[in-house]
Amino acid sequence: MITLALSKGRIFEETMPLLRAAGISVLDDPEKTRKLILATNQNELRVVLVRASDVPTYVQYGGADLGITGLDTLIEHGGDGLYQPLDLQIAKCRISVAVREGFDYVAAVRQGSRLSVATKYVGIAREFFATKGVHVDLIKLYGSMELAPLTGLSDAIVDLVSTGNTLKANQLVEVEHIMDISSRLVVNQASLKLKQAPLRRIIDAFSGALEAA
Ligand code: PRT
Ligand code: MG
Repeated sequence: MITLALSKGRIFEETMPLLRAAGISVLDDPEKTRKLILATNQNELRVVLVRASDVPTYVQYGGADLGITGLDTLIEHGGDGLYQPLDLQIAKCRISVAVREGFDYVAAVRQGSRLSVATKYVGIAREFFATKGVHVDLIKLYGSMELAPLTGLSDAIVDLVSTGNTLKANQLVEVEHIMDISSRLVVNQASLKLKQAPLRRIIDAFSGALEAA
């Protein structure tokens, strides 16, 4: 049996066309069922539904043989024990620094002020500001980062941006583009040795679906 870890929402939805192109269909709708283990039309393949941020952990420790995770989550996790064969080019966005409209970020950086930065992406933020030579106090949050500058919790946030509508709706502006993000296929390294043939088939199927897209 091969176990594929996916998170509900955009990653699940954007993975479905790739699976379909590979002749794989998931037999339940994750938005309708309470099941966490979903069968597919392939006897050898099942899907497990986990939190987006838990996908790399499931795959690292063999709770799943492979999974699909955003590069943001993968970088924060560190990638230990994970083979990363494919950029699936789905769930694309960017990771950016944003501040409240009217906050002079450029001047704050120029003056060497200490910036407080709220984020779920502490590793990415630390690395980015260290490279830039900006002193920051990082505040770890688990969601709704946009609220932090509005309430005075922080000067800035590091968060994912796609259309930019969420920033706009909260009077925030993007001041730095840190990196582009897309979702990656990750594979447990031990599984790749022990279940080489079926895993190769699935990796090749994803890769074929990508070429056809
Ligand atoms: O459950 P958990 O909290 O662990 O994860 P999650 O809620 O982050 O999961 P999910 O499904 O929302 O995101 C999974 C992955 O999708 C992320 O890790 C990214 O790689 C990718 N992705 C792509 C995005 C977005 N686009 C995105 N726009 N993830 C989140 N957003 C959010 C963003 O955080 C912000 O709040 O959407 C808002 C901005 O969108 P715009 O279009 O208004 O700019
Ligand atoms: Mg989310």
